[in-house]
Amino acid sequence: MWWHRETIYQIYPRSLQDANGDGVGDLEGIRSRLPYLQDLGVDAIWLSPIFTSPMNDFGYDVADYREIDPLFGSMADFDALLAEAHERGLRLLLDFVPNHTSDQHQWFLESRSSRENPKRDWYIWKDPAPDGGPPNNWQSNFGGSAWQWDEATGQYYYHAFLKAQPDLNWRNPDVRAAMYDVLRFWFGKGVDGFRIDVLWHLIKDERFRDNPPNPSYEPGQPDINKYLQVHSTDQPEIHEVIREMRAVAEEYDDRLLIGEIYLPLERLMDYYGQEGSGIHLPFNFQLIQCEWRAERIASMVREYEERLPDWGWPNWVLSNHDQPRIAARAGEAQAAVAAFLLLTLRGTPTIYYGDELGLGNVEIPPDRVQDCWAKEEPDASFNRDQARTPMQWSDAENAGFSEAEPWLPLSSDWQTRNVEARMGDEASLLSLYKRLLALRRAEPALQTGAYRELYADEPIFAFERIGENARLAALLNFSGNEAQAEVPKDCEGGEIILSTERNRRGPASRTLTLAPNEALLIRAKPSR
Ligand code: ISL
Repeated sequence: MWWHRETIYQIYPRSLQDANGDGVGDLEGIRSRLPYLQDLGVDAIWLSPIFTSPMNDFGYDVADYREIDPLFGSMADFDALLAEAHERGLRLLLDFVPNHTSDQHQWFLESRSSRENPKRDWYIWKDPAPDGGPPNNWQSNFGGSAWQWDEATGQYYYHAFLKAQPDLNWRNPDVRAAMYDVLRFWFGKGVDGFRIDVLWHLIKDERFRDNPPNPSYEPGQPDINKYLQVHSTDQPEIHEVIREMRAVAEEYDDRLLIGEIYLPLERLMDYYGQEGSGIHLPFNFQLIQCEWRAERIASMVREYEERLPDWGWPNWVLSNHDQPRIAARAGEAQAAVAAFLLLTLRGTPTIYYGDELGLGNVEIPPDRVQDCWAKEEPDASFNRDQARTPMQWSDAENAGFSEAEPWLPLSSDWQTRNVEARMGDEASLLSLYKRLLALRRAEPALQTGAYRELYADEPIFAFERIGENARLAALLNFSGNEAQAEVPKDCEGGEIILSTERNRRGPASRTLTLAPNEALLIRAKPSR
């Protein structure tokens, strides 16, 4: 499978490159940056949604699954992007948003038009509770009740996110058939796979029972944390839907399905399903959620590796468009260690655009807030805009992102934190990403070799990747201080093939003094 060897790069389409001068990124912009992605050394790009949408949730509210939103371009632009990506040896993954549509989708307009409409049951409509209130206590992920009253037809509809994002009824076979045809439409064009939005949400409890209170909820947390989502998400019947989606993917060669699933590891693993019928890659967000300390990370990796089913291929993610960026979470100095970890652990890495520049969470002035969640719950500690700011290409006006004022501000240091400046700097994080990606491409041990933990002894985490003809030991210093690291016996005298410290060279001694925030890789001498 290609994703066992390759690296994915996530693009937030509004923010990679604007080609038409409206301050928002677009498909032509992305196409113009394919040479950069090729040179960086990634293999597949995943685009967050580009379909027709009123953009209440920036494309995660789809009004037509088979059209490109004019903000991003035309179908001709899409076809050109796909063709050129493939010519350049890059794969293209799209974002499938099956849990909900926009309230402007034709299906929902029909569904809400009357109780008798044939599409009524395509969404989730319920009578009020006996007191006239919402049918149950389920909360919207963006705050408040997840039920919206519809005066005209006298029922509530369910929306796990914005009220402008009504949930589809995945228990209805016609909904399933229509959505599988959407997959076929894009697969037929040659799209290499999909990242599937909130996959664990699709099926809800058949009886719509109240969720139990969350004992660790504290006032001030988002509303969604008030209850444990035991009845509103992660229902057993989701696995039947996944089997069907996988069967659609299997109608074509070599297509990848990735599921966005925020669940604890023991629940996540179920999404691998049975061999040949589950999701290829249930997204693994452990590096986003884990405390950034050597021992915590090591035991998390151990648990993840242990729980994987035999046929389950691992994957790793450091950041995405919903979460604080890695450079903000772990600190800028640790961003290099994080990159090293992402690209040397066993499993498909997904890089989030801009992380290769060490972009942090960009400060958003109150009058420039765009994120619908931040608008619904202004007190929440994190505004997703902070991780969605424009890519910084050069020190030209607007960082070379656009001729117009960008839709979100640039980081304050954009004149030096940009691709052009960092590309020419051998000591930059960007250069490290390039070296890591080149090494990963050249080393089968890093792609498909086994993983073995060596030790975790604060602040050092050490592990090995074992291929047929090579053995590589990674030593990572999770602190901002120098630290002594023990080198495994059979790596003594082995060559240090890559380090975050550019001048580090030569054979490894029995113990190594790692520089602050240093990570390195030693190639064991071939055993006779
Ligand atoms: O559960 C979460 C994390 O613990 C929430 O952050 C949420 O479920 C998650 O962010 C879902 O994200 C996806 O669906 C949303 C959209 O706004 C996000 O951008 C998308 O990635 C609704 O489509």
